[in-house]
Order: sequence, then structure tokens, then C-alpha cells
Amino acid sequence: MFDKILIANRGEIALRILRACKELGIATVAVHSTADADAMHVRLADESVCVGPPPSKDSYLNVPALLAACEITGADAVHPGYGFLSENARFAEILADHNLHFIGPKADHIRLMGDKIEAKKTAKKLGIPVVPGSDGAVAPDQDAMAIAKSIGFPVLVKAAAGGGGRGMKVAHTEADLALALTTAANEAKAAFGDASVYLEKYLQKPRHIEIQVLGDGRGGAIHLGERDCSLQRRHQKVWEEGPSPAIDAASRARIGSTVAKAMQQMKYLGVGTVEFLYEDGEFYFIEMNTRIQVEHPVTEMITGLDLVLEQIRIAAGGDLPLTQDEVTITGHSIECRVNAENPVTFRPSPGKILQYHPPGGLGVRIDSAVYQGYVIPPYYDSLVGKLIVHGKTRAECLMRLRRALDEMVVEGIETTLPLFRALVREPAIIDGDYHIHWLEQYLAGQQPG
Ligand code: MV4
Repeated sequence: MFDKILIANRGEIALRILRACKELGIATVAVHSTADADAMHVRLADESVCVGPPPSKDSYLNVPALLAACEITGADAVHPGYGFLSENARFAEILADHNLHFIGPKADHIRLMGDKIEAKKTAKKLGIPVVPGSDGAVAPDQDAMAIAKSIGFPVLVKAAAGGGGRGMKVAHTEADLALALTTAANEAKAAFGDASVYLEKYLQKPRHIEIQVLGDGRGGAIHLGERDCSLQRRHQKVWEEGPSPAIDAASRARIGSTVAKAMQQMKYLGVGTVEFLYEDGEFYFIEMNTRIQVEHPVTEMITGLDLVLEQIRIAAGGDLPLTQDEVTITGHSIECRVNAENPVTFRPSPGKILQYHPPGGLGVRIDSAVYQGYVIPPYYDSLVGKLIVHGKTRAECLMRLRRALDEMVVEGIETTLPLFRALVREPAIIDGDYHIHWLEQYLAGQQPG
């Protein structure tokens, strides 16, 4: 097991990792920018190192500074959290070159899943259902037109180096396709340095269903059920829940077993999330995330597993905590990401938190690193904290979420709390009857279809 872990992140996930380390009896090193000197994880860590000025590129992405921090403190492992360097294969390799452990998947798997075309080819080869589309990259020529016609319009042009919604263009007709291809390729070149694009059948109103997996790197892998992350705004998840109100036990077992077998064949190491679009009873693989995700607490609440603690144990060579038969999904969990943003315009609202009262009680969890008097800096994401609720049923979970949202107090900055207080009372949400475009249609004042 590791002796000292450097947490190469900030905010709530840095605190989350620190908690797991403390429970495992592992010493902790916090790194921070000059803007985060008063952050909670810095106060609670055994040691802390300032790695640079506020811009992420000069601090949390500053690899030489992070390596120096490991050298100075004698850390033997680095946990990257999510975002920042968490899916940077080169960083994982550099750590290995310095005899440091990267708490995450093998670098080759990070690199593989970072290329959306290679990821899809691998998924298909491993028996995971994928969206009908081109078999690899397409050039903006007749080739693409023929493929699009065989798929059937509308089609989606996606950037191989994209992901998370970046570099996507919809083409509804043949006339649209040529423009969509060149626009997507140009944008992909500019944004990712790679103009490769591929085609997929455009699914009109799917849900976003993601399967949590855990692999020991030696051929053992289990799945931990799904999370429904369909409620998103501009590709930012807002509300995540598990199990999905749209998935029955048979479908869950079917797709879960397919994914677990694929991870076994890959000899996948650590935590991972396999993302699907789900429409008319069918799952379609779109991407795989090789990191711990923001919404991991939903799975923790319904399985009883500490995913970050298991991630650390497995990175140190440990075994999986459960066999597949021992995995049980109990009850229902919903996570709301409370942001420091105006609840109508979503304009960021950084600043000092004058009053902070987190809700409590049975089945209510807050993953947050803020406190009364904390100043939310303008340099990073606007997450105040994640309100996670568990209940025996979805109905009980919604009732508890409604109560917890009404109890929560954050004064001094604007937050998205009012949005959640409205959503939890919205009939379609109460019925679990929504899709990936529902939230944006609701926010635009439309009657979501
Ligand atoms: C799609 C799609 C429809 N059809 N692919 C968005 C980000 C990345 N995860 C993939 N995304 C999508 N891929 C096909 N073939 C619609 C989306 C999409 C989306 C997916 C999940 C959650 C929210 C979304 C919002 C807009 C578009």
C-alpha cells in the first residue's frame, strides 16, 4: 500500500480523496495554487505545497511543479481526481518514469479511450453495442456521403479527439453534410490538433446511461450498475441518479454483464465509466471515461462501496472488493450539482459565502469543500458542492431531496439551488420521464417533448 499520496486536484474531489486516504491510514499531500491557499483540503492534509499562480496551466496542470512537490514531500503516488491530468496518458507515463504510482488506469487504456474512433472500434470488437456509423474516420468527400446515406439522415459528425460534446455537428440532409464535415474538421483541428472526424446515426431523444466498472488490471472486472445522467445543460451534468428510472433489471443485467466481460478482456485497471445512449430499449456505446467521475457518489450510495478507497486499494495491487454476485443495488440515489451560478442565466457568481448551512439527516450527503467565509475563486469550475440523497425507493429519495434542498442555505453568492427546488417538483422529473434535451427545452420555457 502507498505511504503518501499527493492529491493533484482541488475542491470537493481533493477533499473526497483526502478522506479516503485518511481512512486507509495513508499520509496526504495537498497541492494548491495561490488562489486556493485557504482551501479545506489544504487545511486537512498532512502537508501542502503551493504549485503556482491561479491559472490551471501554471498550477494544477504544471507537471514539473507536481513532480517537484512529490520529490520534496516524498510522496510515492499521485491521485489525479477528475478533470485536470486525470485522463492524460503522458502524465501517467511521466510519473512511472519517476518511480511514482499514478492512481488510475494503464496509460495505454487512457490513450485508447481518449481517441473516440479507437474507443468505438475497441468497444465493437469486445461485443459492446455501438451507434451505427462509419467504420473509423471519414474524409469530406463522396465516401462520407455514401456512408451517411447508408446510415440514414440525420447523421452526427463527431471529432475523434473530441468527447463531452465538443466538436459535434448534426447534418439533417445531404446538403448539410458537406458543410458539417468541413466545419467539424476545422473546429477539431483548431481545438484538439486533430481533424479526424467520424459519422454516427443521430439519435433524436435518447437518455444518457453510464455503467460504472471496476477492474483489477489482471482480468478481474465487475460492473456496479448504472447512472442516468440525461439532465444536462450545455454538456454539463446537472442531476444524476441511479438506478435509471428507464432501465429494468433484465436490461441492467444484460448491458452490465456485456460491459464487465469487455473490461475483463481488456484487463482494465481501476475505476471506469462506459457511456451509452439509450433509446427504444437499445444501448449504444458512445465513449468511455477512464477516471473517477463527479457523480460517483450516486453509485456509492446504492452499492455501499467507497469507490475512491477501492480505486486506491486496486492501484496498490489489491483485489476487487466484491464478486459480481455480491454486488447489490439497494434503493435509489440522486445527486444535484449545486453551482455558484445565477439559476436563470447560469452566469458564474464567485465570491464570499456569508451563510452556509448544509442539510443533514438520514440518507443526505453533501460532498463539498466550502465553508462559511470561504471565497469561491473565479479561476476554476463553479461547483459549490454536490447534494447526494438516498432513499429506499425513488419516491422516498425525491421526498428527501425536496426536504434537503429546502433546508440548504448558501448566502452571499447566487447558486442553482432554486433550479433544483423547481425540478424536484416538476411532474416529468417526478415521473422520471426525460431525455438528454429535456432540461434545455425546460430552461428555454418550452414544453419538453
Ligand atoms: C450523440 C447524440 C446523438 N446521437 N451521438 C454529447 C457528448 C458526448 N457524450 C456524446 N454526445 C451525444 N452524442 C449520437 N449518435 C447526442 C449527444 C448529446 C448528448 C449526449 C449525452 C448527454 C447529453 C447530450 C447533449 C447533447 C448531445
